[in-house]
Amino acid sequence: FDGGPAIAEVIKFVKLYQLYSSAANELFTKLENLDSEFQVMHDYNPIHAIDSRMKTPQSLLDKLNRKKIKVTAANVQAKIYDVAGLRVITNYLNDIYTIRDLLVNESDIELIKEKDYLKNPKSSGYRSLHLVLAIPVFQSTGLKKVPVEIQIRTIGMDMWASLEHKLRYKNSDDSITKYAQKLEDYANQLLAIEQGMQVIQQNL
Ligand code: 0O2
Repeated sequence: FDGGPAIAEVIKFVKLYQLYSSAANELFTKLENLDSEFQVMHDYNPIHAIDSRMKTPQSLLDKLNRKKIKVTAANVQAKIYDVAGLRVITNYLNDIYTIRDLLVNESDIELIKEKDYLKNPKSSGYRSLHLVLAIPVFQSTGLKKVPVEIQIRTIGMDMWASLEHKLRYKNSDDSITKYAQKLEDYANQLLAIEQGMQVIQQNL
């Protein structure tokens, strides 16, 4: 049936989400394989947990509006890199770069973009390493390279980010602003604890 241009655009979005979801699955499997190899082959595993999510349509719309980008599937494909997102939670600070190097050195993965919020934390106190990787996906029409965003951070950084995200999401800008300094202080305290734990681990 002829649904017109609007339906045609919706179909493009559905196809895009299918492709990005396949890319997230590919990367998730790579990480799961690394995780199980570390468990069997090494006496230490840097990976604490792995999580995967597809950006919700609402969050995608908000981002397009924030960046003043017209809502089309073509624009999403060209300009939005976090439709498919993975998060790796590591045990220690150094593990973040171990995981980064393992992924970036994989021959079929290409690094598109890197933002190091460990070296340059956000003013909120947020710390995390963000990578955008091009992941090859096999489709009936051939191989496609699809961007997937991966956030790599420690248990402490993840604890802070999930709670702070919920606090900010559930409360108005004004009411959360008065706690901004406290939240940044807590992020710094968690970092100090994780640096201390890392020293103990290295000395054992
Ligand atoms: P979601 O999908 O609900 O997690 P870019 O993607 O690079 O074009 P953007 O969006 O400004 O531009 O990228 P940025 O700030 O590097 O990364 C955005 C994501 O990082 C956010 O996703 C959060 O997951 C996380 N993040 C960034 N800053 C903070 C912060 O201060 N606190 C917390 N808790 N998380 C942060 P979204 O946008 O929430 O979408």
